[in-house]
Amino acid sequence: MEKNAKIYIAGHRGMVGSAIHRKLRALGFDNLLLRTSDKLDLRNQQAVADFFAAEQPEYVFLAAAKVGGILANNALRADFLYDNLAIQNNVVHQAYVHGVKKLLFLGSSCIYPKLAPQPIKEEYLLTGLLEPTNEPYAIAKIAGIKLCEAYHDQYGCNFISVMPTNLYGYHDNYHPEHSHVLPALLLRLHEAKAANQPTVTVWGSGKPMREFLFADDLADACVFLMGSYDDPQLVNVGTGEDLSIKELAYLIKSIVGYEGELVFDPSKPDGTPRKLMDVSKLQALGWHHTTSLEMGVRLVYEDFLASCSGQ
Ligand code: GFB
Repeated sequence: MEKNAKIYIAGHRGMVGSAIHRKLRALGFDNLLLRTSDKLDLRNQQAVADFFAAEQPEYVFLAAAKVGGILANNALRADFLYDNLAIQNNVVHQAYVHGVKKLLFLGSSCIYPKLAPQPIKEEYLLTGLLEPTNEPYAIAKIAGIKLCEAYHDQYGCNFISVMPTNLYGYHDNYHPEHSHVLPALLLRLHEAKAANQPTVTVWGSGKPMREFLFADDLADACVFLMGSYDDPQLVNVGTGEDLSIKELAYLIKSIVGYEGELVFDPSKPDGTPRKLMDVSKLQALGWHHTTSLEMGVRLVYEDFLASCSGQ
């Protein structure tokens, strides 16, 4: 991408989009096209068509999506399917209509079969049944991957798909029910420490294994792939390392400095037992993550404390 290229970041206020925004600004890209959802509803076909016709972006990072943790995915099944299909259909199609030079579509590790062999290679897509709690979201993201592939095959569009593992970072969602595990536990343990609560509840058995990537590392990988990867076959992005939810809970407990006990609640779903990405394809291309989980959680907690105290 040329430094003055017109680059549209769809979803620039979200955790991933804001990290891509920071990364591009830091690299000196200054012709960035941004729209908040109240100015441009990406589910609205005509609004997206009018926006592309007026602005003619050259590159698109498609980081806009309806996302959430295991309960949100399960409870808001229609919204997760409809909103994500609508957003990606509109943006990908208009990128084709208006001759966008390159588009990067962001998916998720939940596109892979629930019981995929570990670590998960890109070619395991569509080889088995999905995790039921997030099937609607996964189906939408699989459709997005196939849409990018199809526009490449039929029209020669340079549309690529990137599959990040579980993410955390700045501007995460701290909703008590709908957030992902890492921000949920950070908030719960922080509040329990402040209130001197003797116990904190962690959902599920604590046994599921998860891999976590700092969103700023993902943004770095996205900019790297935008500059160097032109194949419609998807690419996993992760660290290649995972830990149990129990280990994660104890790590956050120590960073927050909470001294009470953790109690596991088996009435809440565990979800997929393990989803560790095989990142050998990305590493062979020359990219590696730089932020360890402990460092990333410390950075996020510092940011959380700063925003709590209004700094
Ligand atoms: O982060 P999470 O909601 O995402 O849950 P998934 C991960 C694991 O942490 C599950 C457990 O086993 C949860 O039961 N967990 C423990 C908690 N305490 C909590 C808590 O307080 N909140 C939450 N949310 N979980 C999502 C998918 O699955 O991952 C999405 O539903 C997407 O589609 C996303 O792919 C990355 O990894 O289970």
